[in-house]
Amino acid sequence: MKITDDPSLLPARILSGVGGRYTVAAVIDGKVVNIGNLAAKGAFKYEKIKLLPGDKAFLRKDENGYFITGISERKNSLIRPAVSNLDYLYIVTSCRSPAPVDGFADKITVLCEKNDIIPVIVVTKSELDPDTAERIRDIYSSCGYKTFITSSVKNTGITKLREYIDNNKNTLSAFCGASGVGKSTLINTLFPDLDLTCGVGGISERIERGKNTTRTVTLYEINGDTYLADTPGFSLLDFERFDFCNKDELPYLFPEFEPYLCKCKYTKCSHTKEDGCLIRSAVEDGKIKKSRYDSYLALYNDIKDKKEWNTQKSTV
Ligand SMILES: Nc1nc2c(ncn2[C@@H]2O[C@H](COP(=O)(O)OP(=O)(O)OP(=O)(O)O)[C@@H](O)[C@H]2O)c(=O)[nH]1
Ligand SMILES: [Mg+2]
Ligand SMILES: [Zn+2]
Repeated sequence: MKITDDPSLLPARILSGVGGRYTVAAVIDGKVVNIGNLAAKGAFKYEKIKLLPGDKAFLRKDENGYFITGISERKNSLIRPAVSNLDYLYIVTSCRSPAPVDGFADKITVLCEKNDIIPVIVVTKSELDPDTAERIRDIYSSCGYKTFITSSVKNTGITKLREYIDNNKNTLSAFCGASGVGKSTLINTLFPDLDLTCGVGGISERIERGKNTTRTVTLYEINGDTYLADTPGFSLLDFERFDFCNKDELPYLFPEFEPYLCKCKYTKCSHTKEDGCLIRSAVEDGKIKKSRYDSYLALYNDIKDKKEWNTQKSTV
């Protein structure tokens, strides 16, 4: 019998996990309840399966209470942020304090495209630099991505974003981005009842980075089977490994390239330097944003070099 069909097991959703202990949400007597401090059966460790917030788990009860005995097959799972079964990923970028980092959001949109996750761009702290906020919106809306400009301080853009989230019922979403961009503050502004811990006193001046206020991924149930995760901030440095797609696949993970693909002069065009490349012309004509193309080139070179290195290694 498949685990999903075993009526003696209680289905649950993993909300968070720290040190091998998990908090899950389950429906008991028609009510959603959170059950904390659960262990998982040893076989997960043996099989080197790391349980993640977002996992659909199955609980068994013994004399010590509930424990996690299995999980459903995942739709996707990310290392950073460490969440599984994502439908939407809100890429949160502040227009200032901290300033946006070139290429960071683009890496995440590519990650989303590869993993069947819908990326949504959310600009925060817009009252500090409205021009930069508009510039970011212009870039990502031209790629077909939904983009929101918000300020938790001025309470602007909040209603529209809340409407969008409310319309995506029965989904699992996460807010991700650098530390200090205002993810937790924004979730609190959107859903005041949640009362998450946020940073105070702005970014740390010495290293121009946030303070890593949020330490673990936590899913919050916002409406029936709809979940939203707050995640710890991370940086490009944490995100160095980028070998989940190959260089031939990369152009297909930039949706704005789509109208031009397979039409370049050379069938094997890498869109990096060839003559008669329609992607390069589209960048020159302003139809593809230069910053996005620069990210493409950076990722292409990254993947290409890694492949060569891997090949060398395997032939030794
Ligand atoms: N000016 C301004 N500051 C804001 C806004 N939203 C949040 N902040 C401030 O930004 C700082 C960081 O906010 P957090 O919500 O803790 O940021 P975070 O992205 O959750 O950070 P980590 O948990 O470290 O990843 C806090 O000092 C907030 O008060 C905003 O709209 N405008
Ligand atoms: Mg936070
Ligand atoms: Zn080309």
